[in-house]
Amino acid sequence: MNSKRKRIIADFTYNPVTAQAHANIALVKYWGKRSVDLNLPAVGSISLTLDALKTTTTLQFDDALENDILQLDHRNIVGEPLSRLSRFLDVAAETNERPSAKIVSANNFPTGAGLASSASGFAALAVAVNEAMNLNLSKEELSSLARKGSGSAARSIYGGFAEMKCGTAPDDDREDYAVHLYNESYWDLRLLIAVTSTDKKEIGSTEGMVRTAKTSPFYKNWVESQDTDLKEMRSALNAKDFQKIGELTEHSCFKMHGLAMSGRPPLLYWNGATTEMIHTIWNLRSKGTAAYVTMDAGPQVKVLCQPGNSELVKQAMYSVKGVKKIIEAKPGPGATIVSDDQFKVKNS
Ligand code: 2P0
Repeated sequence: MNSKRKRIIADFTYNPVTAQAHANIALVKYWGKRSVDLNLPAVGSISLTLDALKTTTTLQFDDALENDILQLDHRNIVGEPLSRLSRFLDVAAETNERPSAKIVSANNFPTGAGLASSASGFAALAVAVNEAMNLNLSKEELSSLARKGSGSAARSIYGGFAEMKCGTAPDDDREDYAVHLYNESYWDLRLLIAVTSTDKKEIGSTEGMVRTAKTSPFYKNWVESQDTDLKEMRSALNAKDFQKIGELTEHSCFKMHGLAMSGRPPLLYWNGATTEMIHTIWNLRSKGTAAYVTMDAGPQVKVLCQPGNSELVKQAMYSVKGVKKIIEAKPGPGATIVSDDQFKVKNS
């Protein structure tokens, strides 16, 4: 990205703007921040955007509104989630003296349960903001803006595979944006998501990351070893080496969860079905089916496999008690504006 900071001059449009973005799964995980205030990651990460997990957001600035309004999944939202979005709009506009906005957002999957709703949510909002404020941001600038809302959102700007880069200074965000690795047609893979709970998690990612950084004796090592994982994943993706990608994906996942568990008090995002699922997939793999697990800050288990094995893997996953449903995802597209003909939101 251009190292010169671009001065953002917002030029507000008052028509409704609708954007869509998809969640992503981190194959090499992000965990830890080098600045909480600026939301700067402590480590880079690599992800795959998922077609099945989608957020659609309509943003409309309106001088007649006294405050920002947020409707999420048909419910009016107040308190911290609304304040977080208001702060994001202030940051994007570089002023809090801006018109108030109405944001209507819907996820086609459970919100706040470890299915990366903040990734698709802030990626969609960044794209909508770019249009509604006429910011004319490049993809990398858009990614950087999305990151200010949520670290993982920076990656959902792109379809297919993306890598989040990360700088070193605690007060400089010029290197903190995702870049595109391969688009969604690069490789046909499947990510099968076992939903084992739709409850909201008790400890959010930000709080979890802060606790881990402060209290885990392994945190320094986590940060220092990330570059090796990123390098190996880049080269495995380039070679389309599925086994290597699967092994690295599991390694990064268990490293992250082991790290979180080693904090004080320990952080354990899993439930019984999560553990049962891990053993089920490992058992399947020992009998010759290439499938690999990964979990984020929640109890859902995501299983990476190739298309030819997805039915067999799904069958095994359904055998685990406590599985509420399985979502099958393929590599998905990047975040875009959708025209009103493609999507009509009830905006009243
Ligand atoms: C990731 N996760 O790389 C990691 C793996 C969860 C586990 O990024 O605080 O919502 O908003 O920057 O992006 C989830 O945390 O965190 C996350 P914030 P975010 O996908």
